[in-house]
Amino acid sequence: MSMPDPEPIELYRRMVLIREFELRAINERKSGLIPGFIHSCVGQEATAVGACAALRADDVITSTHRGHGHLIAKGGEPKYMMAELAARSTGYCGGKGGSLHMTDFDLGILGANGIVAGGIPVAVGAALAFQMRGEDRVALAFFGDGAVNEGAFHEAANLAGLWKLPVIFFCENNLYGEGTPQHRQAPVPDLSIRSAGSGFPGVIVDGNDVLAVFEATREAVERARMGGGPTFIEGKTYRFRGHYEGDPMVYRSREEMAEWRQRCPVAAHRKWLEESEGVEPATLTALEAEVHESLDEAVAFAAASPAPAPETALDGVYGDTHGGRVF
Ligand SMILES: Cc1ncc(C[n+]2csc(CCOP(=O)(O)OP(=O)(O)O)c2C)c(N)n1
Ligand SMILES: [Mg+2]
Repeated sequence: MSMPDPEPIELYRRMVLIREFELRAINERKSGLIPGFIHSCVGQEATAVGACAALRADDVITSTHRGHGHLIAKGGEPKYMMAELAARSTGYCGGKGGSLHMTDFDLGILGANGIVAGGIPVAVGAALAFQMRGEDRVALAFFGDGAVNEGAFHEAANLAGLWKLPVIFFCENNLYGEGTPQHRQAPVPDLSIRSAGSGFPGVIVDGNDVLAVFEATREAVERARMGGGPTFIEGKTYRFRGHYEGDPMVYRSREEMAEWRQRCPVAAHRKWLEESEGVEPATLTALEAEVHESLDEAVAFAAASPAPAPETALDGVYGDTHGGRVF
């Protein structure tokens, strides 16, 4: 059965939640609550939300170092995420994993991943399991343009194509891998053509248009569920902030950044809701206020939570406590 259209306002709420979560996390890093790196997905909210809206609750995703948006879009709970970023025992990994390892098996979130392309074979493995068990579930791997140049991508794509596995390869092409622009890391501007060598289709979508991302993913998911095999979806997008917080960004121009800011996916969807759906601006402002409030609570929850106890240092290292929150 085809995935029903998502509520357009719900898509907006999720994008605002991701945007504001990221901005709050960045602030709390400055305030000292959050140690370590943050690779924010500000500017890339539509790929996460549009793609996950086309998935069922029992479908699974794998994510990347830029994964907060993917987790929220798949149902991740901001307060457990904030607590994890703050290295508190109430976080998704008990405060010991941080940004790059958040996982919630119950929600089908098989993990963020610090290894570029590392999540792709994991998604293909999950898809193989679904096929072997005769389940009509699908797996979707999020990854960046840089990951497409990794062997892990090609090896996983080859087997997925050969065995017609129910997996979606979702590339968020934000034009840079760290500070290296697209044209200096790959000989082709459209990475979706890489799927041809593994015998499955590749499509390009405006990654800043949440409805377009949803439609493209819905089509790919339907095909996968019916045994039609994988699809490579390339969402053309842009990260508004640095590769990591603190990145001096000397590798790109102010003009380029300003141009992409004009194409903000959150503002674009808000405009569409107002102009095409007749949603009152006051409704959207109220929704934004609710999101802010929920994030106040998430930060307070994180700040009030204790650090993990030293005697729990080895919990979750071995297979006995895997699978989401470990407390
Ligand atoms: C296998 C591996 N190589 C290198 C790195 C260092 N590294 C972290 S993020 C990154 C860039 C990834 O670019 P892309 O896949 O386009 O994702 P984006 O950061 O643009 O979202 C690199 C090279 C790593 N984490 N893993
Ligand atoms: Mg990139």
